[in-house]
This record gives sequence, structure tokens and C-alpha cells, in this order.
Amino acid sequence: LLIETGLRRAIENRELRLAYQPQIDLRSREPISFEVLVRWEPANLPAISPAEFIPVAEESGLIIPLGEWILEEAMKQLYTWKQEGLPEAVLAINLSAKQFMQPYLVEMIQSLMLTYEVQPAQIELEITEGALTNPDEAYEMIRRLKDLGLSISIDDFGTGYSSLTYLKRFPIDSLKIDQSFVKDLLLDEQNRAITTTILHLAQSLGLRVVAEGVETKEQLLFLEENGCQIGQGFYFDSPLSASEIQQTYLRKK
Ligand code: G
Ligand code: G
Ligand code: MN
Ligand code: NA
Repeated sequence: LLIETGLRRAIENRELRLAYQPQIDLRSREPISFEVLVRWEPANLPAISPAEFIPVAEESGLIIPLGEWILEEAMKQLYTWKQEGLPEAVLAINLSAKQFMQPYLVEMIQSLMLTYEVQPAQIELEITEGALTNPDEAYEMIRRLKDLGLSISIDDFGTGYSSLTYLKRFPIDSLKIDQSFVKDLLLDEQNRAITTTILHLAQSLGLRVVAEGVETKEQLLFLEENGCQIGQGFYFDSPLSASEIQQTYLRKK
């Protein structure tokens, strides 16, 4: 309950900000997109992790205004970069399960894109397997978002109740291998088996794969050898502020 009241206030008082973590094309070593990660830094208190407050926001329904704030803030950032004449960036935005099932989600995204002059190719949405528990509704939602021209990835892939049939049936673009598998990739044979299986599966279904939580050169080499195209993690960069992203990754053309 404490988190709930605090979070409600945090949205009003602008104690939230967005961080951006590059997703790197392993071939060119260029960033192809940036994952948007919300940060809550209450005045005079240590930061509270989204792993802690997102579930609370989901349960209390606060995820709806919070999710809307995140979407708007991300699109505003794209607009700001555009105004400054920087190359067009792509943002990968996390949607929680409840947020994904909002009836007016598509209209809201569409209207934000219009307001902030965002191109469909600039937005990827990350949903978890938990958002697909009602397959018919989820299918319809994904289809409408795809019709807008957005990309869809399945986040934390392999950790939920995955029915492999949705991979075939749903028009999704990429899978994100959960960092729990990438961790200890070289020490743990099971993690290695799961990772290569996901990579082969994705390859045969024509899906892109993003490996999350890449921290070492050894992990990277293993992933590259097994056909992974995109990496994200501390080995490349941590989540950064918008101005750090701008300085490091978005140079004027
Ligand atoms: O940023 P960090 O690695 O601490 O995130 C922890 C968890 O919180 C991750 O599972 C991540 O997906 C989730 N998370 C971070 N930012 C957002 C967000 O903007 N929306 C949603 N729904 N989840 C987020
Ligand atoms: O569930 P999701 O993939 O959205 O969560 C991403 C989370 O992982 C973010 O909170 C981010 O801060 C964290 N993260 C990003 N890169 C690394 C990494 O290389 N190692 C670890 N342990 N965490 C990472
Ligand atoms: Mn994510
Ligand atoms: Na993830």
C-alpha cells in the first residue's frame, strides 16, 4: 500500500524518469534500438526498482496511468531528438499484461504518434508471455498494433507458460532471450541448451532474437556463433539517460 500511494504521488510529482539501454546489432556493432526502462527516484530516498513497483502498479490498476505516462514520455523524447535534427531512433517499450489488454491502447498509441510525429518503425512493443494468456484477445490486439506498423517482441522469452503455437500463429517480430538463460551461459549446460534451442526455433520461424543480460565477451561469442543477431546488456552499455544516449549514440548527420 505504501508503494501504491507513493507511486501515485510520484507520477504527479515527476519523480519518475526514463532510462534507455541500447540493443546492438552484433554484425555492425551499431545500436538498432533502445529499450525504455522506467526509473523511480524518490526525493532523499534510494531508487525503487521497477521489478518491485511494476507488479504493484499492475495489481492496483495504476499501471494504466503509469503506462500512459511512459508511452507519452518516450514519444516526447523521440520528438525532441527529431527537433534537434538527430537521426531517427527506435524505442522498445515494455507493456505489462494489463496494459496490453486495455481496450483503447491502440487509439492511445496512435494519437501519441500523431502528436509527437513518431513513425511506426520507431516503436517496438515488448510484451511478456503472460500477456498472451487469453490468446484470442491477444491475437486481435497484436494484429491491430501490427496494422499500425509497430513491431512486437516477446520479452523474457522462455520464462512464462509458453505455448509454442502462438509463435507460429501470432504476427510477432522478435524474441528476447531472458537474461536468466544468458547468465552462466558458459557454465550451465542447461542454459546453453535452452539458448541454442530458442535461437534455432526463432531462425526457422523467421523471428529476430535479442539476447538480454550480455555481460561478457565469452557470452557474446557463444551467441554470435549460434546465430543471435542482437545483444543487450552491460557488456555494451547499461541503461542511460536520454542525454547520455544522445551524446554517445545519436550524432547529427
Ligand atoms: O530496469 P530494470 O532491469 O530494473 O527492470 C526490471 C523489470 O521491470 C524488468 O522486468 C522490466 O521489464 C520491468 N520494466 C522496466 N521498465 C518498465 C516499463 O516501462 N514498463 C513495464 N511494464 N515494465 C518495465
Ligand atoms: O525484463 P526486462 O528485459 O525488460 O528487464 C531488463 C532489465 O535488465 C533492466 O532492469 C536492466 O536494468 C537489466 N539489465 C540490463 N542489462 C543487464 C545486464 O547485462 N545484466 C543484468 N544483470 N541486468 C541487466
Ligand atoms: Mn524488456
Ligand atoms: Na526481459
